[in-house]
Amino acid sequence: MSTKDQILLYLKEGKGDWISGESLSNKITVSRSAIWKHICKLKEEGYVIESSPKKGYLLQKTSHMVLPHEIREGLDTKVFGKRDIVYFKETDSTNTKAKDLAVRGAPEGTLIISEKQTKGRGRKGRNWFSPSQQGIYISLILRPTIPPSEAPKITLLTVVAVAETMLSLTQLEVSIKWPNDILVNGKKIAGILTEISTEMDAIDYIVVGLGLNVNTPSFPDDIREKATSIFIETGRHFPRVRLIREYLKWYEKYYEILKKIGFEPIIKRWKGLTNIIGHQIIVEMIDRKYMGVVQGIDKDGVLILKDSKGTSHRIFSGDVTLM
Ligand code: BT5
Repeated sequence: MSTKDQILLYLKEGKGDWISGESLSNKITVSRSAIWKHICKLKEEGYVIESSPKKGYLLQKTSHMVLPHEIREGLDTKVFGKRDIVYFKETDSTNTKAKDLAVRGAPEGTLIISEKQTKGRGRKGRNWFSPSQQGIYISLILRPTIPPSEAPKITLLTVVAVAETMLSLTQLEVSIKWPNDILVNGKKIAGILTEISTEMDAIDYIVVGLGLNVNTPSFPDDIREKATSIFIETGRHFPRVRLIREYLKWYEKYYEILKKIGFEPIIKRWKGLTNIIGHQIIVEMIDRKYMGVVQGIDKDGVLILKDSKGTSHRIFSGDVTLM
């Protein structure tokens, strides 16, 4: 454990009591000036630490940033969050960074996380609004042994894991809009970007990016009407670290189910969380557009739509508008 982490541990163990610089320096066997330097770094990381020449140091508030060691604290997963967590204060896009790492061999479970994205991406080159320290912007690297045609399963699994996370930690009523949106009160609170790289007939890696609006107080004009955040819906700020931990827990649970039992239990849960089945929708793809009634999703996570002529269509991905 680094000196800085040791200092933090002692401050946390102090539980609201002052710890003198001398006692810290004795416990960790570094000079008092070194302690001071690390305290400054911890403050930069968002910890609120009071210092007094007589009394020493007091941790008043833990950091509001999504720091890897905070995410790991009390995290009882086996893989997700236990492998490398690559942290940025700012980056272009966590999905882009994840793909770079995956190409260089990063293992399944590697997590990329940023406080802010300057080029946060949605599907089809669209933009994802990613203001600093307000939302969650994370990407997971997966290496599932499923054929590429079954990749839609991963998006569905992710959407279910996000919905479970929100249901267990917030009082909000969430619903799923196929394929990659989580809605609250009809507005988008989270989106998922799944990117896949294949080699021959196998998946080399999948990067699943999650953007979740947590403490975002407002949105730019172009999305104001259709976007929301946990803060807007509840009037309360929510600790992002807790949400990330919960998400990793649910992710691992459903990923294990997929590997050991199969996709069926996930579809079942998905069906309970969506309001799209039986609905008349328009689905727009790059080169086509269909209107019809949603019959459900098939065993691979593909949407089944019946048009007015009674013809069924299998839709892998698209933009859905509820009629
Ligand atoms: C998505 O695309 O919903 C996928 C979003 C994935 C974002 C994560 S953040 C971490 C990781 N790294 C990345 O670079 N991306 C992923 P799509 O279905 O195409 O929706 C994009 C549309 O949602 C935009 O065109 C806007 O209309 C709207 N939008 C943009 N930012 C939003 C936000 N913060 N909240 C709600 N809606 C937003």
